[in-house]
Amino acid sequence: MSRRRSQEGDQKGYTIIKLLHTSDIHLGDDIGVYTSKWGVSGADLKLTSLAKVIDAAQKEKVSILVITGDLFDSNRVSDILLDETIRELRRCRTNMVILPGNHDCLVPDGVYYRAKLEEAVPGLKVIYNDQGETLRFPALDLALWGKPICGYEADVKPMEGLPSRGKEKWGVALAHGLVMNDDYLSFCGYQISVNDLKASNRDYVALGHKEIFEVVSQEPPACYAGAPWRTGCVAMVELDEATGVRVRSHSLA
Ligand SMILES: [Mn+2]
Repeated sequence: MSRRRSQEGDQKGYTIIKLLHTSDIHLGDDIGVYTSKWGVSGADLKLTSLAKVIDAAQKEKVSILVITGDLFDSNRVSDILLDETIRELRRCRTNMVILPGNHDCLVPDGVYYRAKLEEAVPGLKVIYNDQGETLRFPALDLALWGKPICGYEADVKPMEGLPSRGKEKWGVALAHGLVMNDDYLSFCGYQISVNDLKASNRDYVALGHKEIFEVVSQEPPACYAGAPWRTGCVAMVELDEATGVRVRSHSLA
């Protein structure tokens, strides 16, 4: 549910937190089916889309950027690509959180242990705890929970183990998986039920795994940001102390 409060006496000075949400960039995937308005395709398109996302985060002065899985197409991406990725991420002067997905899952020899992104990029947090982890941002009065995918076994529930929300004004959950409209079906991996969303008691659920932009729930607001190289957009989420939560697609230049 959107958090609403009276605007009485609060017309001035209330805060709006801008959260930029993207996912499924699949860096290192060189399949060139999609040619964008940016005039590039294949692996170049994926890296260009990351650059566009960082540009948007800077231009829109967002408070936090979240990437909900599959930033990398695989755990075998090259060291050259890792250097290029770090160079892009370092341009971003805001809080950043990366949730590992199924393509870039947290395995011992995987990309996140190899890249050590947090050491290379100020302000960046990667969610490593296989049980799920809450990151707190006191300056934003925001708590953000996510559970990484930690292996190639698809029989995991990305929102299982979500704790009660904390005392922060804003609570956001990150999850990489497939929202199922009905009960769990046995053949689909990474399942998120509609009830997982409803029971989350969060202000926003930032989803990844689908490459299209799709708002899948209003209460709570839950959205797939989609792959930016495919959609040309990211999800821009405003946590507005006065009027609640707004989610919209934001076109990348
Ligand atoms: Mn995925």
